[in-house]
Formats: sequence, C-alpha cells, structure tokens
Amino acid sequence: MKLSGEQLDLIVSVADRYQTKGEMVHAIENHSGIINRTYILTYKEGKTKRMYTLQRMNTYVFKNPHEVMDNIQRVTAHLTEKLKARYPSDYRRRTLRVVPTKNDENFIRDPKDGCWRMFTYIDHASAYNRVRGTSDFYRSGLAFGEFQGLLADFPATTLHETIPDFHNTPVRLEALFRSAEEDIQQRRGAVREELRFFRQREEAAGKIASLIASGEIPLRVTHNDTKFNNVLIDDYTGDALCVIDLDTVMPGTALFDFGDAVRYGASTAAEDEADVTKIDLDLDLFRAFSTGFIRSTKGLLTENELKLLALGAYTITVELAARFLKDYLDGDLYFKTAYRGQNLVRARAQIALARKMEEKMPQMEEILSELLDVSEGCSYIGGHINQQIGPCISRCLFLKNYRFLIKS
Ligand code: GN1
Ligand code: MG
Repeated sequence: MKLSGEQLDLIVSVADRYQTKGEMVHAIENHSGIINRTYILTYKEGKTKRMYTLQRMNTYVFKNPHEVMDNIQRVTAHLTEKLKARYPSDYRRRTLRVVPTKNDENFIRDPKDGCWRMFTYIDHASAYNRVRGTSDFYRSGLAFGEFQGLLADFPATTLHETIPDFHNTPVRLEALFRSAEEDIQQRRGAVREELRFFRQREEAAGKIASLIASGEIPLRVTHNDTKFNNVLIDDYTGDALCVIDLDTVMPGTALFDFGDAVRYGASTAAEDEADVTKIDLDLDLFRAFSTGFIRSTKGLLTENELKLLALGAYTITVELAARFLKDYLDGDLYFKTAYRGQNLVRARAQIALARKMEEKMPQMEEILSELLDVSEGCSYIGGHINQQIGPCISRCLFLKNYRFLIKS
C-alpha cells in the first residue's frame, strides 16, 4: 500500500540510520502481519537493485525488544551456519538476515518514533495469506519441520522468553476469564455463548500444558507462529524457501508449531471469516501439511509428540480463539484491527474451526496414523511403537485425551 507523505518522511529518516547500500527509490507498507508494521524498501545503486524489510516493532506486545532481537540475531546466525552446509549455493535466501544500524546495533530505539529493525529482503519469493493447494502446504510442512531440525541443537535455555506463557493455554484461558470478569468495555453481554465454549473445554485445552509440565512432552526451540504467510515460497520453484517472522522463537512445543500451521492453513476460510458456515477443516490440506512436517522431522519427534499432533492443532485453535476474544473484551489493544468487532469475528471463526476439528478428530488421527504406519513410518518411530500407536491412535487417543474432557 502507498504511504502518506508523513509516513514516507518517517521511513526515510529511520532507514537512513541503517547500513543500506544505494538510494531509496520506493517504499510500500505490507499488511499481512497483525502485530508489527512492515515496510518494503527498494534501493538503487547504479544498476543494482536491493530490497530491505523495515519493521516497526509492536512494543505493546514485545515489552523487551532488545531480547527479541538478541534471540533473532543468535538464531539466524545458527541457521546460517547450518544452511550453508546444507544448501551451499543459496543459503542466503533461506534465512532472515538482520541489517545493522550505522552504530552496529541490531535495532533502533527512538523515544519518539519507536523501535525499528531491518532485514535483507529475499528476492523472488513471496508470502501468501492463503494456501494455494496441497503442494504448497506440503512444502510449508517440510520447511517448518526442517526449521525445528535445524534448531534442535540450539541451546534452548539461552533464549529469552520474549512473551511469558505465550502458548500456555490454561494461562490464556484464565486471562480471558479475568478480562470477562473485569469487562472494562462492557462487551461481555455479547459473548456469553463464546465464554461457555471455553469453560466447557478448559480440561481438554489444558492437556498439552500439563504434559509439558510433567516432562512427557519435551520443550524445544520452536517458531511459535507458523502461519502459512510466515514462510516464503520461491517464485520460480514453488519451494518453501525461508521461514520468517522469528519474533516468537522460544522454547515451546513442536505440537503447536505443527498445530498452528494446520489451524491457519488447513481451514477452508480466512482466519477472520465472518460467515462461519464457510469454515471447515480441509482434510486434504491437513494430510499434505502433516506429510511434509512428519517427513522433515524424521527421527526428531518423540513417540508422545507423534501421538499428540492432532491435539496440538485443536488446542492451539482454542487458544487463538481465546486470545482474540480476550482482546475484543479488552478493547482491541493487542491485535491490529481493520474494523470494530474484528477480534470478535476472529474469535468466532476460530471457535467454528475448533468445533470442526472436534468432529474431525478421528479422521485427523486416522491420517496421521496412516502417515506414521506406511512407508517411512517404521524406520521413523521404530516398528514396535509403530504397531502400537498406528491403529490405536484414532480410537484410544481421541477418547482418552479428548472427547471425555469436553463437558456438556
Ligand atoms: C500474530 O505477527 P503475526 O501477525 O504473524 C500473533 C500470533 C497469532 C497470529 C494470528 C506475537 O502473528 O501469535 O497466532 O497473530 N503474534 C504474536 O494471526 O502475538
Ligand atoms: Mg508474528
């Protein structure tokens, strides 16, 4: 989108403080994220064109931007080393790279204009808000799975927890109930039915958090925001080239990296679809993503994690619904909104999707058990485990972890 004169002046003055090459000739705003403000800048130096991504960080969301940038700096350095070995000819296009300021810092903190960071722009690759087909989504599964693998030996405890309890679902539900209690915007009356939805699912949605707490599910370095538009697709080859938006890379669970991608990408409608009758879980897309993710995390995920992937998708969908509803009740402070009530629309859409997942949980489990059973399944998780979990996933797990936990 085109910038106003005032916006452009600000962008030019901020960008001028970075180690860019050439003269800025073009700047536009990109609206796909709902947290930070993102601008794509084009520079020219003679005949050479270079592009950069400049972002104003949302400091309401990220209270300690230096910690976010410290994580990103170290994670991208680690990824670069790994990618250099794996893809010697084009590793530079496969990870974000921070552009330093003229003072050699990784971001600018300006008392008046806020916090800004810059990345090199990856050419001939695009982010899409909607999945275009199974092949796209399969490839994004490969990319998000590979991302986990590349960071498997990163020392997780050295990362800052940039947003405490980011994917702690019970804490998210408690926060929602507290906001409903306080009801500062007097919006609670309109969302009684939605609040009931969450009360009935507190136990089911808390299952993964308790398995993490008991150590049955490991904490890993995870991305934590695996929306389809957070992976760049190569314009020529169609490969999922580069995982972007590393703001929330922190210790977390692989179940939610898998799950959040499914929530966003395997839905038949947009995250903020107002007509909930259009919302369903597309099982072909679910299969496509699962195939890619399982393939590229081969040998990495534990038996427990493999059993709980579908529950991961369900739980993160309930969690997102709760976060959107809380923000609606609080007066839309956290997520950017384009119109009044958009957070309620988002919450209702996620509730509708979670309900569809409840219906389709047996099919999701069936697909996963097939993927783990056949072909690479045996070497992947070991024949004995395979035999045990394959057929029983769809029956036992669904019943044990899930159906009985939803109160009527
Ligand atoms: C935010 O930054 P963006 O737009 O990719 C949010 C995610 C949500 C997502 C929902 C830091 O992601 O957790 O899943 O919106 N990021 C943060 O669209 O809260
Ligand atoms: Mg993000």
